[in-house]
Amino acid sequence: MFDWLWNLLSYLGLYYKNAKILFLGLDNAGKTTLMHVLKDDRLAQHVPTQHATSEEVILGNVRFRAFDLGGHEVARQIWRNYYTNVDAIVYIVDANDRERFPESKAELDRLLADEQLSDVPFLILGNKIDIPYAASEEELRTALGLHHLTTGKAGAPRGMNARGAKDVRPLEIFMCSVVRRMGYAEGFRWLASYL
Ligand SMILES: Nc1nc2c(ncn2[C@@H]2O[C@H](COP(=O)(O)OP(=O)(O)OP(=O)(O)O)[C@@H](O)[C@H]2O)c(=O)[nH]1
Ligand SMILES: [Mg+2]
Repeated sequence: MFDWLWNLLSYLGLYYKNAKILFLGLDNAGKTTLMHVLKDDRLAQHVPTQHATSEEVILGNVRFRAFDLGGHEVARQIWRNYYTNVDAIVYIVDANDRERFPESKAELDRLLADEQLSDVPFLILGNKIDIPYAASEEELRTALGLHHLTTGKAGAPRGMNARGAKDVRPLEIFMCSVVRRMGYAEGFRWLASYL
């Protein structure tokens, strides 16, 4: 009697890849805003995140559990508690907050140097490009010191995953505006090719 249900579930089980993804970045970067736009297509004002939350989000053929961790200094100390079995990092930067680029770079460098994350793909989102004079992709790439680390926007060749990619960690910058719903979809499509 429940054959159809079984078929549906197994179809879904086969169809979706599951991934654990962390949304990281300084406070005020836009992590929670992005999470809610992805989750239920709702834009809202959020108070600074005090406690980590997680949501299941389906994008394309990836079902991912996204963890939104607070970005203020104290919250950053617990980021590492979430590194186990992580499949990807989405690192969000406020592209309009040039004063904090050095601080954002320092946190990103710490993540990139962490053993536990050594072959985890990184999607860097330069957010808030709806604001006039926000940094360009090139400016952000320079500010974050990523010229020699980005691996190209084409995504993984078919059949190749992050570990198969010649030991080079997939890392790329995509500029976006979460409030205008621009730019991040391309980034997630790129990321999904490595999951
Ligand atoms: N102009 C503009 N503002 C944005 C954009 N995305 C987020 N914001 C604003 O940036 C502020 C911070 O957004 P949050 O999503 O709360 O930031 P967060 O990264 O979760 O911050 P913490 O929880 O403190 O770590 C809010 O006022 C958002 O409305 C964007 O694309 N453009
Ligand atoms: Mg938040």
